Amino acid sequence: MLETSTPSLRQQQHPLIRDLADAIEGLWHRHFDLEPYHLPEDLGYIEGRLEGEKLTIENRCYQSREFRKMHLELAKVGGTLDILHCVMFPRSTYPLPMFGTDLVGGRGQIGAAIVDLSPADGGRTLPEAYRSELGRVPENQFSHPREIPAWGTIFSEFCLFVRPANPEEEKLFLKRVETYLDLHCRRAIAQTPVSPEREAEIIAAQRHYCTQQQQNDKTRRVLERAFGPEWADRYMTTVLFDCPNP
Ligand code: BLA
Repeated sequence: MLETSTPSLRQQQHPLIRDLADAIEGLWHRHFDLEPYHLPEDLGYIEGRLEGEKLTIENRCYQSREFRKMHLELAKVGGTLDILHCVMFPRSTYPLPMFGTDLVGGRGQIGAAIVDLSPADGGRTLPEAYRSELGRVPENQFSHPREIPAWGTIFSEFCLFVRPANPEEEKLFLKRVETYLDLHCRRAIAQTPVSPEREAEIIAAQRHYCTQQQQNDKTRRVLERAFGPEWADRYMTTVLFDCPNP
């Protein structure tokens, strides 16, 4: 049996984070036969202190036929920082992109909202089926687009990175994530596994994705200030962006 009760942290977070977390889990349950994925050494629920404020991390993690790990994380730093982090890692026999989304907000305002389906099958671009479907998604105008950092070379041309300026833009962002995720779930279900020769390519591409994400100093700094550099590094390399082994 899977744990399906709504955790308390969700109720305390920015409404966009709460709604996005519900939407992600809803789509996962609708599309897949989910099995639990066990995180290392009880890193499921964590509490630390960051400059006198409590840092709470709540993880939900599943797997399916198509995905080695489907990770949804909610984090809260006192009253100052609300975070949603989600990554879906395809199994090494599935030539699928990496779905990733991150919301970072504080004091009632989401400052960073990013979503992407990033190429991770050895090619530089997304599979044609994804490109044609994503190309038909209407491009909403967001008033505050943000610049992708230097390590973000892994993201596709469909990556959306903004600061949603008002509740309308928050809704548009939520809709966009749902569109990307629904498309991805449908494609994943229809995907047939590749031959073992192609697995090495897929593993290498996923490792590259993780290595780049591990260079996000903003994430690292939050974790380091609450738990110290060693813990932060272990968390980033084993929970957030663990590289698949050949
Ligand atoms: C930005 N991520 C950030 C920021 C913080 C975190 C504090 C800066 C916010 C801002 O610039 O406004 C913190 N994010 C966290 C923490 C966790 C987290 C502590 O997930 C987890 C415990 N990050 C991801 C994924 C993507 C991602 C999956 O985890 C993309 C698919 C992207 N986050 C991302 C990007 C930035 C960011 C691109 C902006 C970095 C920058 O501008 O330098």
